[in-house]
Amino acid sequence: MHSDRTQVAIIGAGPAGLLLQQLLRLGGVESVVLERQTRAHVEARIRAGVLEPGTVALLEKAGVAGRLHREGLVHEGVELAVDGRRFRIDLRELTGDCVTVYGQTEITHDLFAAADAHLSPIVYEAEHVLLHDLDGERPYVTWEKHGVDHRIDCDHVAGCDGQHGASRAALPTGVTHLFERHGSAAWLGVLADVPPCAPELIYAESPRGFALASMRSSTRSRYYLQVDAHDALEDWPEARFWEELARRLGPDAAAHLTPDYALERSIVPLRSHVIEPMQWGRLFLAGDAAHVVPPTGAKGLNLAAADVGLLADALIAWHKGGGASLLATYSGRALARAWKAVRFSWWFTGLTHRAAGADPFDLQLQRAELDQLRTSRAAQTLFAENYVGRFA
Ligand code: RFL
Ligand code: PHB
Repeated sequence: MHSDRTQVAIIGAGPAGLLLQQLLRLGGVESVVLERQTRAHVEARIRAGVLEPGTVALLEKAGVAGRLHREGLVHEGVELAVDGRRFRIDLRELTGDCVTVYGQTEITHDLFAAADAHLSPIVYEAEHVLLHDLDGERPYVTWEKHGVDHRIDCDHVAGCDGQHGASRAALPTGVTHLFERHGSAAWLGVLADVPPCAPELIYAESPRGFALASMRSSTRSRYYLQVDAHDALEDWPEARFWEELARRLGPDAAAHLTPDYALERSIVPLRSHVIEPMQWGRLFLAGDAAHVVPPTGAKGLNLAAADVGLLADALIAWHKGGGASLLATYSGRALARAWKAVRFSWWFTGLTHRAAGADPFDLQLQRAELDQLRTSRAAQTLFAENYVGRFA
């Protein structure tokens, strides 16, 4: 058994874990990240793409925003399409803020570069990670790598290992409550090296279901279609995907679509959960380990970053002798934000998707609400505040 000691053991090298490690380092707190996968696997994952200003500010604070500012696309507005008719919500005018389009893959790459530059310890291929003695003052974590057992003692454990991780599994029954919601649909996502069909994102509601036109750069597009929760990738050959996308986005956007082969295709179910509280003893959950939101509105990664900003400050305060009050209130403060993002994500999903059991009355209500969003400045302001992450 190899043994070691650190101040904070971080489980998971997703954006939450990697960002926490850099923020702790800047605050003078030592940490070790334990990741189940290889580095190449983590770097190859294609996920979120829209950053709130608060997330950008946190990446700046962590010293990893240089490339983001050079290559990220600042979007001052976002479009909605209702049965092919588009209207724009001016985020800048309504809130004074913008969002930045920059892929999660790029953020992960920048965070790994920072970890390399500062020799921040990350263990890859850590199998059978187990968390121990979380309700005492001397927690520790064990794992196995290439057949050798390891142990690290620490003061705190940060559970940043996503929805299927070891941290959630370490919570004894009865100490937390799980809130869950499953949707009846899924998103089929396609990444392709073609120019975006419009300068800003288009969230499209149509009788055939939802579609989203997003992007990663001026030469790389990210498109999504609402599909049945039981659909498989084989049900969606490329020609069918592009044809359906064109129909749902409407003729204006379709005229600028350039179908090409997909670099990546995936299906993500629309579902979410929240764990309350986000703490048990010396274990603090952050990001997808604590809450998963449906992707409409792009809140998942932004919530992970917001958690980590709070948790880093609280851990730094404790380790620098500033007391436990920030740690004690971490869960409540993080959940207050998380629930607002969960609410917005489900509301926006309901507004733009075709629900399986919707009757004609439901559809009229949906149309009325979309029309109000198109015409009411007050409705647009509330939307814009949620979209840029101004939840306070
Ligand atoms: P992550 O990114 O899931 O990272 C967790 C890390 O923990 C590792 N891990 C373990 N390590 C050690 N031991 C174990 N037992 C472990 N179990 C897991 C994993 O390998 C991984 O490296 O969580 P984090 O850091 O909290 O970040 C959250 C975001 O990644 C997430 O909210 C978003 O990506 C969600 N999401 C999307 N959000 C958006 O805002 N827009 C999107 O378009 C979008 N697309 C997506 C998504 C999530 C997806 N998943 C999880 C299936 C598309 C997909 C496919
Ligand atoms: C994306 O570009 O992957 C994306 C953008 C907006 C969303 C969800 C995903 O609401």
